[in-house]
Amino acid sequence: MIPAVLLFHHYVGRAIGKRTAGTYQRAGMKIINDLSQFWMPFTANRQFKAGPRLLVAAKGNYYTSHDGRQVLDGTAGLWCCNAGHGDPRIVKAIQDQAATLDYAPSFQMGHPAAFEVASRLTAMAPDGFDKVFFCSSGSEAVDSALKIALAYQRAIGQGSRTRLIGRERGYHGVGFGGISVGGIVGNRKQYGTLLAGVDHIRHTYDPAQAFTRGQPQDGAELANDLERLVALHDASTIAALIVEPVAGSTGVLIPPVGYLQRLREICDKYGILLIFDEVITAFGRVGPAFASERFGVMPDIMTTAKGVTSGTVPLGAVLVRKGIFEAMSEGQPEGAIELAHGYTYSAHPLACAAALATLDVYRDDGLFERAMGLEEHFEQAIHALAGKPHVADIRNFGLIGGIELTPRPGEPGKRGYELFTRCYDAGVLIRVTGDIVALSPPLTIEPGEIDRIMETIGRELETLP
Ligand code: PXG
Ligand code: PLP
Repeated sequence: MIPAVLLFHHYVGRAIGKRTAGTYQRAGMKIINDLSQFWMPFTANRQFKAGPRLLVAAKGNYYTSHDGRQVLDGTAGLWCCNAGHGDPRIVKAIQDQAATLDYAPSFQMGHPAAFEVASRLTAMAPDGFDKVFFCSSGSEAVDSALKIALAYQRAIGQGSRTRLIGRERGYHGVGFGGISVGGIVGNRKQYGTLLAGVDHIRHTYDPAQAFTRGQPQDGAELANDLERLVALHDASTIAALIVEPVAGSTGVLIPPVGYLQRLREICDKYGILLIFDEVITAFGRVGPAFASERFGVMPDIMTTAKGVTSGTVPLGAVLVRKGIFEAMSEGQPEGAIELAHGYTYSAHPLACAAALATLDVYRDDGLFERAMGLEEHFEQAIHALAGKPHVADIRNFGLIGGIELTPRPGEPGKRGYELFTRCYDAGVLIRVTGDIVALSPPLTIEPGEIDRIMETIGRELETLP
């Protein structure tokens, strides 16, 4: 029998050679696979299909590629597989749940695991967070959080506060709310005017602080930019500010010391809700369960997804501090729905089972402590790349790392993309956003594997044009 991996290779090779729809026999089933029908997300589809990279299995810190190679996962999938891959405890929980209760509605109905995940999450969160709203992704979590913020302001008699504030270079997923408050122009420009009444504070990148280890010491005053927007629009029009505690997707920007504290103070002063988008930063990525704990700054609302199930089944969760739900429920008649919002898959049983098992693994294996323990080694290893060709800046915090390359003149993104494909061919999965490498290994990574990721990048940079 030909191993599945080789078969896959065969399909892909044939398909690419023929470039037409082909029908292949596999395990007695006809499958059609010329790769063209799947409109791939955030992908240069034509480029990918001319030289595809398929992953066919994963275990621990390694993927298996369609051509049968082991590829070290330097990115935890897309910042989500914090417990590594294929943990048998998580796999079994999902299998058992599928066999017991495949689906249950969450509108006017419930199932036990949903309530259990909600209480586990509030117990892990900083004091004061007492409600959890479920969805299936970070994008949905962001749109849910923005709606909760607007509904809350209205409920407390501040209905003129309809303006949402984001930050330049912010990433908040791809819903209309998320791209409106988001600050990445490439994700916005194809879609017209977006939500009305949104504005953005300035980003925190300062090239003068290049090669800082951890948080930059200078720059807390950048938070005062929020007061500029208050002066421009008036506080009475502003409902909420949303920021990533550590900006990930834009290419890893670490908040200066005191910056998030200052944002909190200004929000308090003007009655603006503070939302931390913790889709990447939660669940041990920077040490504790939530980045807010690491920074000692409590937002009013936190969005999460990704690591809550270690990427195994889609789940998003919005955590809300005490008083927000109550404002929408108090004084309402019996039977009134507090928030007219929800998804078919809010608190899906498989996702909840995956979350419970994942949270157990984080606790039983001490993975958050493990991440903290690896931070220094990770910092040393990534900063050892300073001085390699094209390296303009290196940034790190927790198990998040960014390596900013100088773009090739007139060809932005080309150098980054080539480094990505070279590292993949050399057996290491990295992520690039433009010409910035973003690293976020599973919390199960070994020190020697961190070294291998950095050595591979360093070696490829030596010969990269
Ligand atoms: N908020 C933040 C802060 C995120 O990082 C989302 C919301 C949206 O989550 P969903 O689950 O809808 O994708 C994200 C997602 C990358 C990359 O390579 C980052 C994300 C997703 C995919 C790729 O930087 N972040
Ligand atoms: N579109 C239609 C026609 C629907 O009926 C529904 C849900 O019932 C949706 C979209 C929303 O789907 P979801 O709840 O999965 O977000």
